Amino acid sequence: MSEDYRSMWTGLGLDLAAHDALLNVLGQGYGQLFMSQKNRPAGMGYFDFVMSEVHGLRVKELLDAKAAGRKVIGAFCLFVPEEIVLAADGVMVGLCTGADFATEKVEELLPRNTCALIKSMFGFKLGRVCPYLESCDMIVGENTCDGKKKAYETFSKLVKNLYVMDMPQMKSAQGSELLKAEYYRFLKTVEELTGVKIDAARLKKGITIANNKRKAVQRVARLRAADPAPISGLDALLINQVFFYDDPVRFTDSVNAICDELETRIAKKEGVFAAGTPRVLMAGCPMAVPNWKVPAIVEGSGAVIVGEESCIGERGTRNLVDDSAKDLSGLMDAITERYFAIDCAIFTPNPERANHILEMKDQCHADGVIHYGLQFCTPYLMEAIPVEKKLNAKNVPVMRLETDYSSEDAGQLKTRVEAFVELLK
Ligand code: BJ8
Repeated sequence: MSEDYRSMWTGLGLDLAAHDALLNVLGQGYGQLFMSQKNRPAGMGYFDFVMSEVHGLRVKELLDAKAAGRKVIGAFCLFVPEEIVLAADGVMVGLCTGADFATEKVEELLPRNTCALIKSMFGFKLGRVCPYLESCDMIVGENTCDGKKKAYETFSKLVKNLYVMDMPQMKSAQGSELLKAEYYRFLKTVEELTGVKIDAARLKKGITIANNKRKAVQRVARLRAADPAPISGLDALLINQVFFYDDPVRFTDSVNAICDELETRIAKKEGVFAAGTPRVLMAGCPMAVPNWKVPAIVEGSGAVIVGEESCIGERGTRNLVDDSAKDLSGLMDAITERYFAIDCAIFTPNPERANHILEMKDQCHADGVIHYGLQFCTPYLMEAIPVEKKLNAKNVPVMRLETDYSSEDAGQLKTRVEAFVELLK
C-alpha cells in the first residue's frame, strides 16, 4: 500500500492485528493466484493497483466523500438499485462476503449449517476487519433467501444502520408491484439520508452511470468468446468483483481501456491460453472477493473460464435500465423492470435461469458448465439439479460442485475438475 492507513483503520474501529492478518492472507493469495498468471493483458495493472489499495486508497476516497457531505450505502445483493444512490450523489459499495472470519464468534449467533456467504457477512463485522462495513452510513439487507432474511434479524443488532428491503418471491404482477413499492420506499429513505430530493434529471444521471458500467463489462463478456481467450477467467472475475466497490466512472474507463487492448489481442490471435483450450462456463452462487478457490482450480486444471452466470458476472450486468422515460415515475418503472428480470434462484419458479445458462454457453462458446453451489445454499443447490437435466438434454456436459470457503476440499475438487476437463477435450 502506498501510504500508512493505520490511523484511518483505527478511526473506523478495526481490530488492527486481525486486520493485518487478513491483509497478509489476501496479499499472499492474490500474489500466488493472479500475479503468477502468464500473458495477462497490461490493463490488468489497474486492477492489481486497486487490489493493492483495497483497504487503503478506496476507503480513504469513501471517507473523503463522507467529509464532503456525501453518504455511503453498502449492499449485499444485486437487487439494491445503485441508480437511486447515485441520483442522490451517494456512493454505493458492495460488501464482500467471500472469506471465513471469526468463525467461532459467528457460530455463537448462527447455526453451523449456514452458507459461507452469510457467515462471512457476520465474520467481517464480528472480527472488525472490514473498513467498508464500518464506513457505511446505511447498510441494505434484502429478504431474498431464508438464510439472509433471518440472518438480518440478528445482524440488525450488530450494526446501527441496517435497512431491510423486502423482496418478491414470484415473477407475478403482484411481485413486480411489491418490488416497485420497495424501490419507492428505498428512494424516500435515500432522500432522507442524503437530504437530496431526487428528480427525473438526477435519476437519469444515475441510470447513465450504472448503465455505462454494465456496458463496459458486457464488452468484456463478448470479447471472451474469442479463441484463444484474450483474458483469463480469474482476471475477468476480478473485474466483476471490483465492479462493486470502485468509483463507477473510473471503473468504466478502465474496463473500456482493457477492452481496447483485448480487441487488439484478438486481432493478433493472442491469448492467455492456447487456442483449443477446453472452455468452461461457471454458473451458480456469487463469488465475492476473495473467493477465488474454484476458478483457480479450474484454470489450474487446463481449462479456461469464459463466462460467469453469477451475480458477480452476467446475472448482475446483462440488463440495462431503459432511460427513455421523461418523468420520475417512468424511470422508476424502468428500474423496477430491469431488476425484476434478474433470475436469482430465490424466485420460484425460475425457468429463465436455465435458459440463460444455455444462451451463455453458446455465446461464449463454452464446452461445458460447472455449477458452483455453496454448501447449505438451498436455492442454488436445489436449482442445480433441473439446470443440469436441462443442459444434459441438450448434450451439454455439466458438473455440479458443492463447496464452502475453506481450502480443505481443494484436493478433492481438483481431482473432480481435472476429470471433467479431460471429458471436454
Ligand atoms: S441476487 S444470488 S446476491 S440473493 S449463497 S445468501 S442465496 S444461501 S447470495 Fe444472492 Fe442477491 Fe440472489 Fe445474487 Fe442465500 Fe444461497 Fe447463501 Fe446466497
